[in-house]
Amino acid sequence: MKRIGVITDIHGNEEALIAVLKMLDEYKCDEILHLGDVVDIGPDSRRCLEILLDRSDVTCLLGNHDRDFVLDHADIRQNSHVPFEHKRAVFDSMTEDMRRAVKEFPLHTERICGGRKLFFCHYALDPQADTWRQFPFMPLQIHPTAEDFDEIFSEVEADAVFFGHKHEPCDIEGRRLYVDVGSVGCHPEPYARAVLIEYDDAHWSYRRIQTPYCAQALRDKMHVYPGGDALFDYYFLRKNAE
Ligand SMILES: [Mn+2]
Repeated sequence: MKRIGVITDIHGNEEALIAVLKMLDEYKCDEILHLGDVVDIGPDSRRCLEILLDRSDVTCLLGNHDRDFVLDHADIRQNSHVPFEHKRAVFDSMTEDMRRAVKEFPLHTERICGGRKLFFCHYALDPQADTWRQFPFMPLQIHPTAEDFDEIFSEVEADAVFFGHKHEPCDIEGRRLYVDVGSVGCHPEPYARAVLIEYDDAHWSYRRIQTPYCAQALRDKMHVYPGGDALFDYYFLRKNAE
């Protein structure tokens, strides 16, 4: 039996990242996939990037906030409530070596598990877009249905698609299975979340796992960070907003 730990949208939340990696290590995962958005929102983007880049068993995919970092787009407003001052501080805290490393993050990857093809990405990709010139992701579906996902993922040939971006988990059966993994820690509950895929040559399955982390430590750090209180309230406290 092999295991893949899938996480996404860590968004600079070091406490949640350390907790989720400890949990995945206890499950003895063969590899870990991070489906994008290592940076922004939380106070420890640089540390999160260092931790993930340091591990040979982690593959990082590109998220829209990671792309903003590569392009130094601090003032971008698209699909984001993150203020300019925050992004500027985050991007200035990181090195050119980190920017070069993030620029190499792929937009998608796939694995064959139990004879099925599993596809992983930050979100549905716009087939027309050139990653570094145009926004490469399809518009976010706020209340997605199976038909919505069938449409935006229509170019994907796979039995299941795993993605993030919206931060809220969902599992929807359309023409294939759609699994929004849900942000590790950028959500209102003090739990670090992951999806665990288990497979052998003939079968595969997945389940959601979680572990508590110290959200108070996160809140204390956010308080002294540029725009941190507003970001904490919007991204970590809001319930059922939009
Ligand atoms: Mn995103």
